[in-house]
Amino acid sequence: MRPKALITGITGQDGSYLTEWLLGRGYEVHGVVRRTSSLERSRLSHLYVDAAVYGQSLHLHYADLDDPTTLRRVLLRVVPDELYHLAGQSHVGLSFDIPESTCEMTAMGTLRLLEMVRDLPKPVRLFHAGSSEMFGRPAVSPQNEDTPFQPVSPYGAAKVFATQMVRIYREAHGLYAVNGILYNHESPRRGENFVTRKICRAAAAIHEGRQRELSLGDTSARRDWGDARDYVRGMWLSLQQEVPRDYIFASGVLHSVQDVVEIAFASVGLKWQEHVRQDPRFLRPAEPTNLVGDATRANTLLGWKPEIGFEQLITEMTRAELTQDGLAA
Ligand code: F7E
Repeated sequence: MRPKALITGITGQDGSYLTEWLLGRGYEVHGVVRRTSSLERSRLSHLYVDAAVYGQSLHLHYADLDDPTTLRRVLLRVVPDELYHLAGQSHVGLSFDIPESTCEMTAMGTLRLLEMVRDLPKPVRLFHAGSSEMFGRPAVSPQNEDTPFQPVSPYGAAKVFATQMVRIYREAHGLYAVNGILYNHESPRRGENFVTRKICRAAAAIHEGRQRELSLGDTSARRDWGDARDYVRGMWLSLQQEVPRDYIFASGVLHSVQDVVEIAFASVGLKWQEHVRQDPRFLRPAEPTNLVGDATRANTLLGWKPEIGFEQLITEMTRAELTQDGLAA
């Protein structure tokens, strides 16, 4: 019997790459999609239209984190071996504008899922996507799995709640449950309102004469950026271990938004100074600092290390925009 995985957030960047990774390993993959998700243009459309895949090894189910009855029904029908919980409102800036729905989805949604998992007749291995944003303004750099959380955004606080609940359910109820503490990870499939994709898209559009300028918030902000394809491999590896633990997934290197701008614009032969301007609308009420991860545990126990470097990633993301089809890469 081939292993079965269920993914919440399957239509997102990570969900789509994880689906491909699991299908490549012979899994039967099931995904939870929201009623509003448009499958036509989703990151899964290349699989959705493939009759040899969709309905055979890939199955999608309508449900939502705020619809526990339906979600429970899906869990009971699918009976997965592994459950990857990736869904949630993931834009940090937006979480200042819509804190209640962010917490409802990310914090309470995870708790609801844990309650369902606890009641399942057959145990399932659960992966929860935590975030470096939970560290906020940490006292130590780089951060590891023992660094205390000090979130500075509603999104970060919601992720702290969810992550701690996963730990509580693991310890109190004996669930096989893992938190991946994921630092920023990007790809040509990244959502368009995250800064790397926004910059790469704009550089390509300006190069092709479709856009004139790019407005950004704080370009001095620094992040630990990796490649989403490396991170989904880490998610899978973390569920293949005998003992469930939390893992940091990070590149260990800090870059600024300005670095992204310079690489992206240079890769299409443009002078960024002629096109980039600051717009206070994109500044956030609070910014985390020094978010850089120490992935020693993942490296030692899982043999995980990132394979795709920052410059290669930003260059690839910019080139993918020139083809007018970010999903092709
Ligand atoms: O911002 C600055 C912005 O929105 C990165 C999510 O996946 O990673 C992601 O959250 C930085 C911030 O990602 C613009 O202020 C400047 O300092 O790409 P971002 P994020 O907020 O770090 C973590 C780990 C997650 O868990 C999240 O789900 O770039 N920045 N100018 C800008 N950011 C945006 N979006 N747009 C700008 O114009």
